[in-house]
Amino acid sequence: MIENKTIANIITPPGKSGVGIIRVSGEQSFMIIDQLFKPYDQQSFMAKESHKAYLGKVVRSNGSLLDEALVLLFKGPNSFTGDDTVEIQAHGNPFILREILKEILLLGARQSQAGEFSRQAFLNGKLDLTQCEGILDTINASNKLALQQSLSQLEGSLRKKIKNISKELIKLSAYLEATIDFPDDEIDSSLSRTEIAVKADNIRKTTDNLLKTYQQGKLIKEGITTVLIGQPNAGKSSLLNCFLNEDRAIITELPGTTRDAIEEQIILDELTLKLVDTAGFRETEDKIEKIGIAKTYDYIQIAQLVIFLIDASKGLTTSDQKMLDHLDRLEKKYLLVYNKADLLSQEILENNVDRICISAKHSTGLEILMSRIKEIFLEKESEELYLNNLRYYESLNKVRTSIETFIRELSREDIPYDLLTIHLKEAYQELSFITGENFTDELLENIFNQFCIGK
Ligand SMILES: Nc1nc2c(ncn2[C@@H]2O[C@H](COP(=O)(O)OP(=O)(O)O)[C@@H](O)[C@H]2O)c(=O)[nH]1
Ligand SMILES: [Mg+2]
Repeated sequence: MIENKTIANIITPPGKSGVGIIRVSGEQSFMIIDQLFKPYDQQSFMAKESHKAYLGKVVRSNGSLLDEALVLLFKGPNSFTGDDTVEIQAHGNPFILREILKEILLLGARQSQAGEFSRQAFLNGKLDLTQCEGILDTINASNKLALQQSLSQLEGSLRKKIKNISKELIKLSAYLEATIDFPDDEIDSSLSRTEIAVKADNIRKTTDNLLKTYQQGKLIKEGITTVLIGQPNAGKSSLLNCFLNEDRAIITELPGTTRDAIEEQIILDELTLKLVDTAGFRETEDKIEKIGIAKTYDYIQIAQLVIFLIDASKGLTTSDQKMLDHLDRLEKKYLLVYNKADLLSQEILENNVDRICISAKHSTGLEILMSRIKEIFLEKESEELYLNNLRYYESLNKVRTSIETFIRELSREDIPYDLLTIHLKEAYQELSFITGENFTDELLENIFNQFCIGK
């Protein structure tokens, strides 16, 4: 469907900035740049050295000046895409960048689609699919752990892991085939059914261990939906503002100020919270507040963590107790947090050291709250690798099912080896979709459509 192989686009975000970058990649990129760009050293682009930067003028086809720019040159295959590539660093003015792009398109390039540079890198064998997805995650990473994970995936950690499982599957198939081909030979490579089952079970365990990292991987990557609840005036909106360090939600001494839910992202170094301030809960006749309270219950349903604020000067009420029962019934993870600690006497505070006591108004006690959140969600021994993508999870689940079927049928002496190898092939095939050794156009569309236009 895509004929013109030379693609180009503005790869920096829209808006004014110091520098804006245009990337051109493909067979004709040097030829195009030779016509558009007049380097001060006056040397033709074709003769220039790769991986160097050249300063010069960008000119229109009629010779008029467009900008002064720095051009970086990458000769294929030693470029991001694997094809000849040029990057023009012009002034970060959207008008200039669009004008330069227009000229490039007139000279024969085609405007790239979302993720097309990365897709080209994949098709040229520079990166496998898990590494491409690692790039996407790196661009989107919002906390330390997410970044660590995405960079390790970009370096190929998941690819290696998947490749190792594939290798084990091939070895296993080879044992079976050796036995099929030389059934009467006493060759060393032929193993008993039990011995094969042990090997298959090891592969199943490796797959299972990877699958187990998915929940945590998703939390690290996507953040923890954290819902603030409590009676009106407990200080929920104050706490949200305190976390954000700005006056995001309206705070008043009037109960029922917050009616709609407010969502904000908070980064706690290694974790991201998707914090939702709600109307809280109480009996009310106010029509709008009622809707807000109904929403609180909806948010509790989807919460991965509930921060339940209590006004410490009032203590736990019967309606708070009912809410606690509700959370227990739902088996929600929650933290009971006593706010307005500034109103309590030193003596009361000292008698309640096991409680999380904070003052949202005076920003005290927040560190304790944050460390309690980390205790809940950060694993003591972190894995080297977490699955963080539904695509991997679903594929590996299929792999596990195939291996389990294999093991089950292996125990039946009446099923011949050549019928059993089918399950190993299925598993192998599924793994090759993860890395992209095997792919469909639809799979590539789904993956690269999530990328931004410049990547
Ligand atoms: N003394 C004291 N007052 C607070 C504290 N946190 C919130 N408040 C006050 O409690 C009232 C209600 O706060 P708000 O954040 O709107 O509560 P919400 O209804 O739970 O969202 C406001 O007057 C706040 O200034 C605190 O830590 N100490
Ligand atoms: Mg509020």
